[in-house]
Amino acid sequence: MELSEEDIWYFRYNGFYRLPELLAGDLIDRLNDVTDMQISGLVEPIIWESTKSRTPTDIRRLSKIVERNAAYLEAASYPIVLDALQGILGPNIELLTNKHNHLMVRPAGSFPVPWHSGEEPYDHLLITVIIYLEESTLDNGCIRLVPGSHMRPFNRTRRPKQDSFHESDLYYRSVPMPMPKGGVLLFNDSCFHGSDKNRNHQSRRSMTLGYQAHNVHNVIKEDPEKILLRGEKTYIGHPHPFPY
Ligand SMILES: O=C(O)CCC(=O)C(=O)O
Repeated sequence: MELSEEDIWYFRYNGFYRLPELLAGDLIDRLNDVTDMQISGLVEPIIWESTKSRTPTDIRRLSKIVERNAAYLEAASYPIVLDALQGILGPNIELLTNKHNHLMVRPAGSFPVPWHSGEEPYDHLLITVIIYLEESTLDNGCIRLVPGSHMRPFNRTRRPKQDSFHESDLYYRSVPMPMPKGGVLLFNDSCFHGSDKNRNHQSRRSMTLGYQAHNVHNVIKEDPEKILLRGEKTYIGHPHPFPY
């Protein structure tokens, strides 16, 4: 479903939006099956929870997921995801394969994701989409976002030093985002966010993806790290001579 003007206003000022619809259950099942195989096969590239042990229950994150299996690209291109993105990015939408493009496994006991904002809060709009393969709750360390932090008019380091997830002003300013299995969360990647320890006995899987409008002026338009998922590559910049 396309975003209404009110949805777009909500996203613009708060920096996040939860889709009211879910991805189809059979696609989520396939994604979980594929993910089971990636985990049991210890398929690299992997980010580990600890440096000590290398078993499937130590996998914190699977990187480069789009390259692993077509099901991940199918989820990234799912119509409800692109319809929502179109309301914010316009018709020409690219998936970035060198930003995010990972699956958080968050095994039982998984350590917090420290507070950070993915991008500096200036011009370019990079939208993070998280697709939940398992339910995300307060108990298993759901993501927390600081609403409106993408519009901060002051400088602040994107990755503040922190001794504890809870002892941060960002924690007190944040709101938790519990999400259902199959749910989709969009947020402005300049928003501060982090997620708590997984206190549950099971994993909490979600895919993290980054999208941009093809039209943003970042010059390299035929970049192999970008996959056009909807629309056209129409950007022309300021060519010389200018075609009147
Ligand atoms: O969902 C989480 O645990 C954190 C997500 C996140 O910040 C990321 O994937 O970059």
